Amino acid sequence: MKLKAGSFLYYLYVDRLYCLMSVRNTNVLMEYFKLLDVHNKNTLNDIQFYHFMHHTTDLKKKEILQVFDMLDWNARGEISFELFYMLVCILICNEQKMEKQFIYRHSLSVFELLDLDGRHTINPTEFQNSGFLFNLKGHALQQIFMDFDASGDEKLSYKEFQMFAICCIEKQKEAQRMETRKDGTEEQAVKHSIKSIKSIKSIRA
Ligand SMILES: [Ca+2]
Ligand SMILES: [Ca+2]
Repeated sequence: MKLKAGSFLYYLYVDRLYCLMSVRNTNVLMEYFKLLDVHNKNTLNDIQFYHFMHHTTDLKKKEILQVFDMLDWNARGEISFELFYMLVCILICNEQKMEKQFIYRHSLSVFELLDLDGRHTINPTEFQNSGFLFNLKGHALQQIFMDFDASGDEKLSYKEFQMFAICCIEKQKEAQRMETRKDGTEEQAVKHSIKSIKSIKSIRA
């Protein structure tokens, strides 16, 4: 799930630790929500939600309706600002490659979101069908499921899911360390090139 270019959500930020918006950004989002909520019900129905998601993300119609059902877990046909806020935080985290940090910080909310039938476990179909929310796809998803289903009952309990969340954050930290190392190597390479150019110039002089 990615943001479309030019979306207003590009101007919002989440903090890197808790993956939540500042009060100022939340107020801006609240004003935006009110604009979408043309019936002044403090909620969005499926049509309003569809148009928002279609305008803002790369999701297909089927996926958008699926996200609506995930958020509208009690089948009221509408979603509140709190859930809208959570979805926008996920979208921004995806954009900033912080989706794993979000899963770790909000593991219970994510678990409840993915547990579509509300039976307090996540089965392979639920996991497979909702992975796109966090850009988890295909074979990797299947492997994750098998790795963390410690009890082998083909369901992830919340405890098993928490282990997955912890592993997510470790992987993210490792990726960040690699990125920093890469930046450091590139910086060294640039410094080395500048040094070489300077020495060539001094030889020529
Ligand atoms: Ca379930
Ligand atoms: Ca299990």
